Amino acid sequence: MKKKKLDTTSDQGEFMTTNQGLKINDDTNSLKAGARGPSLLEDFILREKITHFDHERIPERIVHARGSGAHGYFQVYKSMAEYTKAGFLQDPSVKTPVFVRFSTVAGFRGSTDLARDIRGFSVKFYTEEGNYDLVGNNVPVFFIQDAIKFPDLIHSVKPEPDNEIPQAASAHDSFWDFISLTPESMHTIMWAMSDRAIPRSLRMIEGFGVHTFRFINAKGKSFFVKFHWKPLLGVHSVAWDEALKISGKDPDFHRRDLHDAIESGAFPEWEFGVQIIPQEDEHKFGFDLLDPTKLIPEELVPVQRIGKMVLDRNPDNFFAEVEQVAFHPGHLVPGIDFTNDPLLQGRLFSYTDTQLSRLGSPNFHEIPINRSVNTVHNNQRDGHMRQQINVGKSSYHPNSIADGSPAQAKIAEGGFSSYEERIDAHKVRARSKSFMDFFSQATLFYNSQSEPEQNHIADAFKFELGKVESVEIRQRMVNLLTQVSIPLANAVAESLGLKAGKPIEPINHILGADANPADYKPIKVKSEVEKSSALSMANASKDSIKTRQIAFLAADGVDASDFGNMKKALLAAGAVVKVVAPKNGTLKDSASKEIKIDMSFLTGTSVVFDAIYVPGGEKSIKALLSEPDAIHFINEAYKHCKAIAATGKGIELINQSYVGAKLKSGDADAKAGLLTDLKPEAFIKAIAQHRFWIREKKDKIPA
Ligand code: HDD
Repeated sequence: MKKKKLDTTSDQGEFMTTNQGLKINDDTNSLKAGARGPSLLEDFILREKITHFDHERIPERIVHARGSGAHGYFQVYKSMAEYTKAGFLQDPSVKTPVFVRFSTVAGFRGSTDLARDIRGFSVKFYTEEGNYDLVGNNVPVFFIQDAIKFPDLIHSVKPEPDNEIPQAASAHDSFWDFISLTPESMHTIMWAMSDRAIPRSLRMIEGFGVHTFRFINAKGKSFFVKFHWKPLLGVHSVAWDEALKISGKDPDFHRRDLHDAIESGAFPEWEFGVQIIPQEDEHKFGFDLLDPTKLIPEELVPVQRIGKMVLDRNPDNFFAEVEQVAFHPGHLVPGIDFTNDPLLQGRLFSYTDTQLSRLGSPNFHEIPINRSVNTVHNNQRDGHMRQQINVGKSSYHPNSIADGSPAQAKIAEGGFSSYEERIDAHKVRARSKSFMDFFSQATLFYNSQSEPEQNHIADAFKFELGKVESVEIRQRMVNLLTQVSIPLANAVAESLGLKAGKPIEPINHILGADANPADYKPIKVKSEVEKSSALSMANASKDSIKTRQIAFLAADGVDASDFGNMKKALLAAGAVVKVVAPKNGTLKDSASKEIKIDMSFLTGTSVVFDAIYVPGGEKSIKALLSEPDAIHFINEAYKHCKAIAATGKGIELINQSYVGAKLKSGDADAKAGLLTDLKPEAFIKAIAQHRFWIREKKDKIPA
């Protein structure tokens, strides 16, 4: 592979200079008329420094402003030549460099990572045939069916324009006003209200291209294709209460987690999946392949895992790389093409346009992170901040003075040609009637969830609509929910002090002024599958504790063998162990060995951990028992359904918390994931389960 290593500058051991290379003698004092006099306009060093500073910020992204990125590579498992001629999908020995940016949608650049939101999942493949961008999300469907509604959707979810409240949250009137009048959003809303919207880690999210795209092989034959990213660590989420607390305790939780994992050598990995649909099957399904509010259940078209992406390098400079990277669904390579999905079609305009205002110049492709690995040759010239120095007299085609260079490439030479789709239609401003099924896949999604997941969805609606002030909007939403699931609608209505009623006539709000609603009756399609196991995170792989964060609660006198044995076993299984103690510094175990403390109860918190262990040791437990924060740590970890283990005297700490009653209760569900006097293997198995949601069914714990 041509390695995508960007040129970097190190200031180590160098003299300080101005931007013109002049060595600076005094960077601490401005030039003045006398030591106590006014500063002089002549001070070009002061002016240059302040001017640059004044212009340091660029507009943040209209959406997806908050993000984190990493470098890596992609490798295909076997040649996909049967379906596509895309060069990077041919040869398993080729590693294609990638840069990935994950993001939340609604929040500003400095907003919390744990907002309830869709996550962006953008991949730039630096292929030998040019950059290919797959600009997707962590849910497979979208809120709207036509790009013309995108500004409305985003205006509704962003902070309200009069007072700019709330930040990075959909729980407010304008969002639910729009949604309650936009029934096509219901499928994606179910995903957004599910735990998918509060991931445990960016390394544990799925990715989807959302739209149906095309593969085209060397013979010109086309196939429809849906793209997937499947994380090898499984898909996992946190609890909503936990998300709220993480947002305060560590708003950079996801960014830190991604960065630290890569720094520690635990490289995040995803398998690249495709659902391939032969051209002839375009109309085989109960939904339209061009409708971005629909997914193709994996039971109907299995996902073939065709390659792997590994993220193995953190950016050197956040602004230069993560902030300046410019994605665009229209950055294609031969062998991949669009479909007529009207959401995708509108995106093809929006992304270049936004880069122009955000990065300020049509030369944004010359910023190192955006440069293709093959050299660029065309007749585009000049513009703000042009970097390339084109030689010669010709900047036009056709020409003779440069022998016709740069030349057009034949298809056989790698020249791109669009798929020759036959179109025979009237020019109309309309929605396809095949898009009029708004609820069947929302129901499919809901029905495919485990019981705890369904409860979380109901809780999310209760929270979000509870924050809505307009009773009318709340009522309209509850009524709309009856189309997805009556029990869900009733549960949400009950919490809001309402009764679910008849939904609005959904059609009226999505038609032009002159359209006849009678022509656009909603269709209710019977889903080809009743449940789809891939839609539930309960079925995620649970066989590894790699990179899981385990808190050891300890103080002076902690039992040396409990501590040492458990730590050794967890580290061997790939977990990360952190010692949380009443104060910072070091502690001495029962064998007088010094142990580094990672966090005190002041800076540490249960919500940033996956599991808790309390080793024995009389003195240590005595100290922890007099520490209310230690008791709270246990209660909170229990509330968030995490594995908790204690050995020897450590059990006393559990007994003194609310969890003690659960331990003694003999109720298997309440005790799930609580382990006392155990072998490390049992704890490892419990941590791998991620969460014991079953505990939520029992009486709640105050924490
Ligand atoms: Fe978009 C950014 C994903 C619909 C207009 N979008 C953006 C990013 C992601 C997506 C992941 C962040 C890229 C980055 O990390 O820099 N967007 C999607 C998906 C969509 C979608 C999966 C539907 C399936 N987007 C969509 C529509 C429009 C836009 C319909 C406009 C008509 N999106 C933009 C944008 C952004 C953007 C305004 C803001 C920053 C940027 O492009 O570079 O152009």
